[in-house]
Amino acid sequence: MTAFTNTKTVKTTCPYCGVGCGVLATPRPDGSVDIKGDPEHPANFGRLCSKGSSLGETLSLDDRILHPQIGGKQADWPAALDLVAETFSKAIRDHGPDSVAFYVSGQILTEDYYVANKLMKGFIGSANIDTNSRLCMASSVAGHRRAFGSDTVPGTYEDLESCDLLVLVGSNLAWCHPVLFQRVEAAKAENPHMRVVVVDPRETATCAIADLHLALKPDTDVALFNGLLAFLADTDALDRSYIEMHTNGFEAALAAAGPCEINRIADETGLTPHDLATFYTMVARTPKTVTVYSQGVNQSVNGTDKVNAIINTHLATGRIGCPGMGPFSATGQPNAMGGREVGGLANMLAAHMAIENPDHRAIVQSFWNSPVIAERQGLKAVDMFEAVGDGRIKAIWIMSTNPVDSLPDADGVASALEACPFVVVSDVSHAVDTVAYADVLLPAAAWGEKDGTVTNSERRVSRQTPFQLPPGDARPDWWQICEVARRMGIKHAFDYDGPSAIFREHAGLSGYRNEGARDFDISAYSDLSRSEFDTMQPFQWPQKEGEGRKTTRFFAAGGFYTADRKASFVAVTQTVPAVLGRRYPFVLNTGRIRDQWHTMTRTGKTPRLSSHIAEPFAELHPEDAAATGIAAADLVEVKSPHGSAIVRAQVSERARKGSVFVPMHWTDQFASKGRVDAVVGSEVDPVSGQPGSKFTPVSLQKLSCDWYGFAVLREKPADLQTCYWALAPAHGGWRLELAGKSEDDITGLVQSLIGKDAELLSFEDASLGLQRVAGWVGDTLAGVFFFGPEPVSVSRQWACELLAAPATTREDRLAVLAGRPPADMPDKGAIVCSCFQVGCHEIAAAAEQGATTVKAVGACLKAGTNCGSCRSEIQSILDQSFKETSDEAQIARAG
Ligand SMILES: Nc1nc2c(c(=O)[nH]1)N[C@H]1C(S)=C(S)[C@@H](COP(=O)(O)OP(=O)(O)OC[C@H]3O[C@@H](n4cnc5c(=O)[nH]c(N)nc54)[C@H](O)[C@@H]3O)O[C@H]1N2
Ligand SMILES: Nc1nc2c(c(=O)[nH]1)N[C@H]1C(S)=C(S)[C@@H](COP(=O)(O)OP(=O)(O)OC[C@H]3O[C@@H](n4cnc5c(=O)[nH]c(N)nc54)[C@H](O)[C@@H]3O)O[C@H]1N2
Ligand code: SF4
Ligand SMILES: [Mo]
Repeated sequence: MTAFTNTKTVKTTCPYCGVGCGVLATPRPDGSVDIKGDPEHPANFGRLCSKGSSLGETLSLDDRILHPQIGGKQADWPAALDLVAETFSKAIRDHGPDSVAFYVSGQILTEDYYVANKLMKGFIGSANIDTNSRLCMASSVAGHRRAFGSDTVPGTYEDLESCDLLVLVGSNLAWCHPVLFQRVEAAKAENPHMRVVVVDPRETATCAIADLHLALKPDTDVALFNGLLAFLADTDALDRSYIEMHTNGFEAALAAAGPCEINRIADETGLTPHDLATFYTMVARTPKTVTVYSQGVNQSVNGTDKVNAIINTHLATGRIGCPGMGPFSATGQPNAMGGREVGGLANMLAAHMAIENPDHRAIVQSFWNSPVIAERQGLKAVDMFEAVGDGRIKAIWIMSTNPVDSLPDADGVASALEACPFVVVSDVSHAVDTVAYADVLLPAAAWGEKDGTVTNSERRVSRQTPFQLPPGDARPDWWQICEVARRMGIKHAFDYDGPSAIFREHAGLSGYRNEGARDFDISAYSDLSRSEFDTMQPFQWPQKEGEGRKTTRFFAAGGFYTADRKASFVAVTQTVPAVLGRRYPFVLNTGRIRDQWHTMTRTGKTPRLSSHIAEPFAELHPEDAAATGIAAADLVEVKSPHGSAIVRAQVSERARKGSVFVPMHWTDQFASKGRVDAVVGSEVDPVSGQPGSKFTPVSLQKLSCDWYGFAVLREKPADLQTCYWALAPAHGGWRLELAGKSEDDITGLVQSLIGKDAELLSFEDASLGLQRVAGWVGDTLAGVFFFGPEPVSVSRQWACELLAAPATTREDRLAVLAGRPPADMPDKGAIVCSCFQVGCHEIAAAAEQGATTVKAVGACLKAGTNCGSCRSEIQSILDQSFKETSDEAQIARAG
């Protein structure tokens, strides 16, 4: 960490989710950075979630890539850039423009994205640029374009607050868009009429505010919303004049939806007729309805149809573009929207123009003054890596994404990169699985060093502003691309003096020959000076040159971006979800947890965020657990024809029977075999090309080991060889879960974990078969290791806190070996509130002592009073303890 001389507070934007919260970052003279929510930012009004508020803890340089590398050896920038430019140019000369590819990310800034897309589509002349947004937003993009003629999100965050009915489909808003969730939570507390419905196969933290949870069968959303469309028609809830004036295709969509036969729909969706009728009636009676959708919708082989089935119901009721009404796609990454605006997908052109439209191609080529323009779609992510694997792609540049962990059939992706003649990776961290495949590794500037813009889910463009210099030789992504373009012999088109110049050009293109024909227009910013760029306030598009700020919702009075300006209903039908066979009888569902971001390259660095959930897990239903002989805390192998992962069993009624949920986050950096995408299949939606990451048939099998262990260690362990391990940072050290076979050399393992120089003390609890070994160097605990023939039930939280306590006396040391907290220091249980490190047992105890609300728990324990990300879990613990109390009361009464 470098000391700061300039400690001015900088206004910037959080680099994690698509809520796009404003952040105030203040570097401190000691090298730390103070992080606060920006009270003036219209996305968060000062709030930050657990991830955002921990940003200051992720800035350490220990894993940073500081210099370019060629073939694993340090190189200088000119050598690395020359090699990239020469190799790409040669492949293009020898094999044509389609022999090269860029695979980029919704986590680069708009300016980075703009130049990457310009280079590939306008100067190389291929559309082989795709992005991790293919895994994320592609079905929403395709659904929007089918319905609206453009990729437009019609509404704003305020609509989620001002509606009377919020339907959350395939969205775990509480964990994935926490600040937006908090805004909804506050609005619901204010508005007693507001209702929330959650449509998700499993019971998530978001259900804490749900009036109705529809735990539907996986991938049956089309049947659910087709039924709703038919119900709206049957109950006279349609807006006939909106349908007439502003849409086409209603009758065909209604016919495709079929009759509203509640029993049939109940059968298809696995919901009860009563719940279906309740939901349909709620929607029919509530004009101010907003439907939010996210990955449970997009990441599906019928994701685009799901999007259109939802949009159909809004068009049919004219509930779109008005305050408190509309379909709303919650975008995942901080700049998923910016990437769509610059046309970073292989099937798009810049500024929301269409690659298949010759007029659009002419507009873009003329504006860029470019020698060529890509004439047809390029390879979409899954196809792109297939082409890498079979040799069609000779050179690929991967920027700000970790495909070896995040693409489906991830082992196949790794083999493809292994086989590829030339792989360039731009990243910030060495602790990234994809980095191992780089022929050329380029050090990128990270958050806090980068300069440019991002667009959030409600079309709001905000600045990411640097508050420190990039370390070592790290340089921004836009600079890397422009340098390579120049070295490929392209004159002038990439001569920018900084991000503000790129942003100006991007804004200029959005208005160029637009005349209201295209939704994306920010031409008001096309002559912004550098200093104006630096002080630019967050704004929502459109912002057309010469027009003042207008309302920023779309489509209340039609005006769609189709030839006749009318929206299209899309006739969609429910496809039959994949059949589960005898060998793979469970549906693998994957997604996110509250405190980790994607492949953990940043959030995985902080003990605070790792204290919530420290190990990869499989959440499964008690009946499935019983049927497969798996108990809570067992290790489970989750297997498909593509590959397997080993994770910890979490048995819960919240799971849907027949489904198993595994988080997407764990990589080879943090676990022996936690990469769930090695298991996920690569079937894609035929329209959007987005993989169905929420539905892979799998088998579950208990992994029997001879011993199981848990260790708390001062030093990071290296080269772990046991058949299972999972590592996470703890305050002052590391925590490690282990399991192995009888032939393992435990003595050697203890030495390597705790250190040869430590003074060891050991104890065997014969009654439990539990062994405990601890070691000290001076008064400092070097490590403690608990192991036995069964998964060890030592309190993890208590054990982690031992790292902070000096042990001077023999009693102190024996207390460590006791394996449990002393009676005067009760076990906190698993951490729920990561800000104040409050555990579930503490919350349950507070509930027993009369804290009946989340607020009351906050008043006595502080839990939930800082970032608020844990409030829905606190609510669940309260619900659970009231349920237990009332069950007990009932039993007592019955007795
Ligand atoms: N903490 C955290 N927040 C994040 C991220 C992160 O990594 N960590 N990533 C960000 C990104 S890039 C994204 S894209 C968003 C994703 O945000 P979300 O989409 O909210 O998150 P997921 O957990 O991927 O999936 C949402 C839910 O879809 C459900 N689901 C599965 N199958 C179906 C189905 O067939 N129908 C329905 N209706 N639901 C289904 C899953 O059970 C899951 O609860 O989160 C963003 N925010
Ligand atoms: N099974 C399953 N798989 C999924 C999903 C799922 O729900 N289930 N979700 C999918 C979705 S929605 C998404 S968005 C993807 C996300 O998947 P990825 O994009 O692969 O995940 P990240 O960990 O965010 O990877 C970002 C990488 O960029 C690096 N980085 C950070 N900042 C910068 C920068 O400024 N410049 C450069 N050059 N590098 C930087 C980070 O160190 C990291 O290696 O995963 C997808 N995969
Ligand atoms: S909700 Fe959290 S992760 Fe998302 S932008 Fe805001 S602070 Fe960042
Ligand atoms: Mo995403």
